[in-house]
This record gives sequence, C-alpha cells and structure tokens, in this order.
Amino acid sequence: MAVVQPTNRSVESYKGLHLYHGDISNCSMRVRMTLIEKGLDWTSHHLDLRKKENISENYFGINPNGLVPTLVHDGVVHIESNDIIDYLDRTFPDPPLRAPGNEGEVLEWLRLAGSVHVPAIKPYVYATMIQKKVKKTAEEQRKYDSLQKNVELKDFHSKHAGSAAFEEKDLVRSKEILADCFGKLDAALDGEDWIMGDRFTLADISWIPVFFVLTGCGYPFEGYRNIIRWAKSFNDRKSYREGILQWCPDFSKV
Ligand SMILES: N[C@@H](CCC(=O)N[C@@H](CS)C(=O)NCC(=O)O)C(=O)O
Repeated sequence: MAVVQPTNRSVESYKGLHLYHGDISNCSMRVRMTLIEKGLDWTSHHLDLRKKENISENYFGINPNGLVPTLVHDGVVHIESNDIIDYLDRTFPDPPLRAPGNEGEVLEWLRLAGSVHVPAIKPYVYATMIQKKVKKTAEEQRKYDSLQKNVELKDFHSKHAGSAAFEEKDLVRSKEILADCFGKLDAALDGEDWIMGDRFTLADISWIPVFFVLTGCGYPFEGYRNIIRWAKSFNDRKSYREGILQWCPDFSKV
C-alpha cells in the first residue's frame, strides 16, 4: 500500500474521501471508476495537466512525484492508482471487485498495468498525442526540475523538454511491451465476459482506461477481437460513462 507522509500538511485535516485527479489521466480514470462502482461519495480536486496545475509546491507536498491521482482518506495520503483501487476495495468491500479464490491473479493484472506505465503507456501517449499539448515553457521546466526528485520521471520528462522529442527506440520498445500486454489480455478474455471470467473486477478497471486512452491515440486494436468485444460490454457501464466519458468524452480530442 503506497501511503505517504505529506509535507503539505493541510490535507491531514480532510475528512472522508478526497481525490486529486486529472480529466485526461488514465490513472485517475481507474480510481474514479472504482469510487463509482462502490457508490462512494468523494470530493473532487481536479488538476488540469494541460495547464500544469500538478507542477506546484503545494501539490508536490501532497504527492512527492507530482502525479495524479492522489487519494486522501480521512487525512491519510495514498498514491499509485493501482494501490489506491486495491485499498478502496479492501476498505469498502461492498460490492466486491475481486475474484473469490483468485485474488492473486487480479492483483497481478494491477501490477502489470502499473509496471508498464512508464516504459510503455506514457511514451506511447506522449509521443503520439500529448507531448505537444503539455510542452513546458523554460520557466515551467525549471520549476519541474527543481520539484521533481524521482529520477525515472525526470528522465522521462527530459525526453520531450524544449526541442527534445522521443526517440524512435523509445516508441519501438513501448509498442513491443504493449503488444505483449494486449496479447495476454486478449487471451484472458477469450470466451469470457470480463478478464476474470463472469465477474467484473479491479482487473477490468485497471485496463479499461488504458484501452480508452490508447484508442484515442490511434493504437491498432483491430486484431484483438476479444478486447473489442470486451470494450462493447463496458460501454454502457455507469462507472465507464461517469468515471471516464463524463470527464473526457474523446481522448483523441484532448
Ligand atoms: N504510477 C502512477 C502513475 C501516475 C501518472 O503517471 N499520472 C499521470 C497521468 S496518468 C500524470 O500525473 N502525469 C503528469 C506528469 O507526468 O507530470 C499511478 O499509477 O498513479
């Protein structure tokens, strides 16, 4: 569980569930979906990533990586979206979003989504769509460099700073990792409604936002017939409509 001690202590007095999140952020989408699946009340603290609202001393004092989402629950700060949805399901178990007897496999899907975020999902999204929209001015870059202590994230952001652009090898690597993930996902969905069979779980919630965002970036899903069928079945789900579409109707237009 990723609990952090905030240096911005103002959040310690928060009561209930407070979510710092971004409309276009796939990691925020999975937390919004989980809150909606559970029918929980939550207070929204929206940060516009296009306006770099996450790059502030105040926010780095809450989330030391300056990333969204951050959940504050009764003053305790939780980061890492896949840990947050697991925490929410354990803390508010009704309705359950795990698979009885197969919890390990659900958590493995969450771990996979988390582990490919920086090497695969982020480079694909930035290189194909986002990098132009979130380009930092020299001043913003200086501020980011002074606030960001995480070396992996500093390195990632330096790849599209100033006139820099992602190298072809970053994108090739990202496509290899994604092809491997979607091969696994398509196989898991073969003959099944959901990733874990007939039960909608955190595994679906972890991967639906990835599918949504990459579709907006033009990722070629045509060959994955089980993924395409799965996407049709979550299309009418309340948590998908209110947790994703209501905030970001079409990722290709962000
Ligand atoms: N591992 C983190 C990743 C969070 C993350 O990268 N969030 C993105 C949006 S999906 C973000 O805040 N981007 C802004 C930035 O990189 O400055 C999680 O799962 O919560």
